[in-house]
Amino acid sequence: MNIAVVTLFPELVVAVGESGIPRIALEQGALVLSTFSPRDFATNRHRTVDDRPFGGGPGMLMIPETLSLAIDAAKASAPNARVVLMSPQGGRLNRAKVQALAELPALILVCGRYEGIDQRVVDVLVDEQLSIGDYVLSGGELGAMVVIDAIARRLPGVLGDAESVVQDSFETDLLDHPHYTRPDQWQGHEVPLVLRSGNHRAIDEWRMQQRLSGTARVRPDLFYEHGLDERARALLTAEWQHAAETNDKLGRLSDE
Ligand code: 9D3
Repeated sequence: MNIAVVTLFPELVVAVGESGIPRIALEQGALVLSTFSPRDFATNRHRTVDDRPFGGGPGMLMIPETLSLAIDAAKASAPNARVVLMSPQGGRLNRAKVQALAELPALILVCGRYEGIDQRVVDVLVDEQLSIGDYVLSGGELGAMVVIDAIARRLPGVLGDAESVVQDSFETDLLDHPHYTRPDQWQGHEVPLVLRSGNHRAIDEWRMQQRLSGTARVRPDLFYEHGLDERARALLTAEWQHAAETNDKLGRLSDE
């Protein structure tokens, strides 16, 4: 996949390709990353890329000419690319959107700075706006880096089979279970016995219980979306029985 990023801070965006899965994707050639800076298309003495907003108000906007020239250059390098503007006005990024983007042959990510960009550039050149969440960032670069990292993990051949993202939704729409490594005692805290039991059925059940109860506690939105199949129902019932028994024991202890 070819990703071109339009940004005033190319060194920020290039950094996402210097480690982890994105770096592997670049080395394999599964991902090609390039940057285009509006600054390189500025012609006046100060290389100006911003100007004051019509109608007044705080801050500056990216001017249409240098921004559009950078987008045009990105388009020339990737003729059929989808143009996505990173913006707080966009729809929120999620797994489905990452997957849809990862299936495209080419993508242009446009990063705004200052208070934003001239709306005519949005109207004429942008296919879609994308936000990474409801908080204010200083510009689109961190958003673009999030998108690139998330896409790289989904490109065919980048992750091994074991880590492969081709899992059913039951595997992916719950939170993960806790993980432990050696030593089995650390600062007085033990690794749960079941994980050292060698009983793989019991381990699978414990992990799924942890995922279900953890998701229910921390992300009720995901939990209700997920729904409960028969196995989940049985595991949760078993856990609640266990919790009730523990409660009873504690109750008896405190009665004594
Ligand atoms: C505080 C300024 N805001 C109200 C006047 C407008 C504003 C302009 C520019 C807010 C943020 C930004 C820069 N942000 C992005 O370019 C951005 C972003 C974000 O801020 N949050 C979540 N996702 C994204 S993607 C791009």
